[in-house]
Amino acid sequence: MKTMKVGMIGGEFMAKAHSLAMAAVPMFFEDGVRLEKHTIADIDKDSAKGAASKLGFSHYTDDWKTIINNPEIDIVDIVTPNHLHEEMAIAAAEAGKHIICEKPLGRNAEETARILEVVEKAGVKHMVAFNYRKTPAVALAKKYIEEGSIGKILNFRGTYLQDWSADPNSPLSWRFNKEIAGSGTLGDIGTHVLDLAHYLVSDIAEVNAITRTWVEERPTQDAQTDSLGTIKKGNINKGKVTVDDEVITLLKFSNGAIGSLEATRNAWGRHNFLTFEIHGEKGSLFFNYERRDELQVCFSDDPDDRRGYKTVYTGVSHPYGEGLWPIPGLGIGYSEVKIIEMHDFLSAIMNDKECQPSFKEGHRIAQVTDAILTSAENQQWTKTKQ
Ligand code: NAI
Ligand code: SOE
Repeated sequence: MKTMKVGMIGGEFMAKAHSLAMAAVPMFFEDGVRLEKHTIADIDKDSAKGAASKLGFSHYTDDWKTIINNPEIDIVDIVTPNHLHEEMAIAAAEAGKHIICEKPLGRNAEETARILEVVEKAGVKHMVAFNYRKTPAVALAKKYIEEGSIGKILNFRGTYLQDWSADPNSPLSWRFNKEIAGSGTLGDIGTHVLDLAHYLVSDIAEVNAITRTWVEERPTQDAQTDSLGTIKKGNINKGKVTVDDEVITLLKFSNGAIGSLEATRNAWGRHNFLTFEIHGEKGSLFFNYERRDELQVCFSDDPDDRRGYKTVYTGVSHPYGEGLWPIPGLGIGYSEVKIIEMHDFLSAIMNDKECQPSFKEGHRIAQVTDAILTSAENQQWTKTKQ
């Protein structure tokens, strides 16, 4: 059994999800490797110390370069806000570390192109954390498509609807700042759906989009805090929102299929409503992350009087089922999805395979998001640049 040492940069929301996955992955999957949580970096010593103690790292630092410069560290896990990904990923690759980086890979395709060039030159493994494709029901949808069960794909309809910032009094998270986030709802959650579209259907060739910013100012937060909108104790002082709250775009795929994406964080009643429906010549598939154990399938060759959507409940016989729980009804959660993601990352390292999705997909999705923003600005169909 090999041991690999991990340095994590960032100590909050995604740090918790990734640390949990690192601890749990050997309990679910046999990858021939154990991860040692070596060092965690955060913005100051107190935050880093607190994160190390809570998440199980032996060392902490307020200087992320300590991780890069430590030759003992094999893997760098980047879970900081988006504007920091480029510098951190490039430094990690140049130091020969394997990298898992949260999405979006960068704020735009210029950044992601630079990252991709360096990781490819360095020959390290790289994964971008578009985790929703790791949901067993989504992997099952991929299997149906690859087996030809729904035939040629005609249409993909994806949504990602949330309401954590629907209240104008929910605070000004870094996610509302273009300098930090790159874009708003589009980069934050729209990219997850674009990744699913790219994975399940094909590359996206052209887009025609509308974006809107519904809440132009929000209460600022105290230094060092970043609460997502459900906590409403922001200041009276308000700061400007400089990104999109909502995006709607038409999609033309390079294989001839057409489709759409709607993403918003202003949809009261929708919390993590990530859905897709795919229509093919021989059937349809429907998935809703809020019911993530289920994939709905409908086949044209069922008899007329029996045809309709049926629900396949994922379990041991489905993708990743061998490692998960022995009874379907026990359920898949966000943690399981992150455990599967970590398993795929480690398995790619141990078997010297390309990670799926890698920074290549991270870069391609950034090219698509850039095209969506350009299309919204110019109000016209826009090709996604390769
Ligand atoms: P967060 O705001 O909860 O945590 C960010 C952490 O980075 C904080 O601990 C902060 O102090 C730290 N940090 C900031 N600057 C730093 C620096 N210079 N050095 C070291 N640490 C620094 O953010 P969250 O929600 O964890 O997001 C992080 C990334 O994960 C983002 O790219 C976001 O888009 C992505 N994300 C992905 C999710 C998914 O489902 N795949 C879910 C939530 C976030
Ligand atoms: C907030 O919109 C957020 O945490 C995103 O940043 C994640 O990528 C998404 O998975 C859940 O919602």
